[in-house]
Amino acid sequence: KEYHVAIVGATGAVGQKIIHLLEQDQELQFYIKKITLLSSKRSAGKVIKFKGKEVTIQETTELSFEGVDIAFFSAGGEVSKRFAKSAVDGGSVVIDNTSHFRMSKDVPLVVPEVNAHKLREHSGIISVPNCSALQMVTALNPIKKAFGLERIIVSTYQAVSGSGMNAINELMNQSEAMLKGEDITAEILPAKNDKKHFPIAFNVLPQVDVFTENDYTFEEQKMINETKKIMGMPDLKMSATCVRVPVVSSHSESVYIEVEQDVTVGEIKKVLEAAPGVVLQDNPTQQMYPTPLTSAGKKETFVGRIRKDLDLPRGFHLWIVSDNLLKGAAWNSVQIAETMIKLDLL
Ligand code: A2P
Ligand code: 11C
Repeated sequence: KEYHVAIVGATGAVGQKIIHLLEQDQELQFYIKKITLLSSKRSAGKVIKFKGKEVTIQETTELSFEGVDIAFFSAGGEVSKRFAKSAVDGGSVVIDNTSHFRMSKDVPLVVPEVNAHKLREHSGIISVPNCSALQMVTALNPIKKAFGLERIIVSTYQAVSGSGMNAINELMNQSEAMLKGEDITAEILPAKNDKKHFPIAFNVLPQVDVFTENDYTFEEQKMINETKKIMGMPDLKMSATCVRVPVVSSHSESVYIEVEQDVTVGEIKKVLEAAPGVVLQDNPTQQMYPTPLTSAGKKETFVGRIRKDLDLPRGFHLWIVSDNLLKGAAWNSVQIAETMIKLDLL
């Protein structure tokens, strides 16, 4: 079968990666007969080449989804709120990268390596988790399955691309201005919708997204809620601190876990070596560990620096890095589409 695919947010940081994956990936498991590229009014009329053919970007409306089999949404929660239902009513399956539907009971929140079976319960919309939660559960779920998991404490080092194209430009422009000794302006980070903005160039900001009532940020709260939902562990003990760093691509995470069984670092490494979508890069004698630069552009989740806690016998520390726009968004979305086609769920 051949599929008509639509991308809402085709000009955005994630949309561009989805287009690239659909166009370039030699291993893509399905054939695209038509692609519809959607944006806001601002970019409508622009032309993008897809597989050698020119495709004109159109403004997203309720009528954009006629005949569309798969609609990828990455244009922010408000846009998903406004148009996802029209897409589903028109017969599309929506794969949504925003946080809008993630915690709804009837919406599967899926990382194919972890809970592909949840796709069978879909009623038109499937949510892609927040990138920070996504890469973490990809690495931790195999450990949970093998040894049980009691607690997670995570600190993130998040790339600016998580905040979109404008944030990438902000980091670039501020860096250039700093090096030239010019004044710098901050308009986007740490959070577009917040009152104040601070420079990200040569800086680190302990705020990703806006604050919630309990003084955790939305990003932290999303990581916690989504991790529990994906792993099916409502009682998991978990806390998070999310931090923005001046990196363009790939989120890094320092993760502390407590497992249920007595286990060695070697046993954890063995499990990760065999885990789908995970690459172990852990050899201190060779200074081998994942970094954002070495992980950017790759689809896997990389894990290194695995150590036993010095005090707690079932405590371990890990360093987890993955490209936030690929596994964290675009690649996980395309994987969901492939899995649904394989399971005959479209
Ligand atoms: P546009 O190019 O027209 O602004 P990013 O995450 O990199 O900031 O990108 C956001 C994406 O969402 C862009 O493709 C942007 O299109 C799209 N977008 C923003 N607002 C809307 C809207 N109201 N309707 C449809 N797409 C939107
Ligand atoms: C960031 N993780 O790095 C965010 C971006 O819930 O989909 C993704 C926000 C989300 O800013």
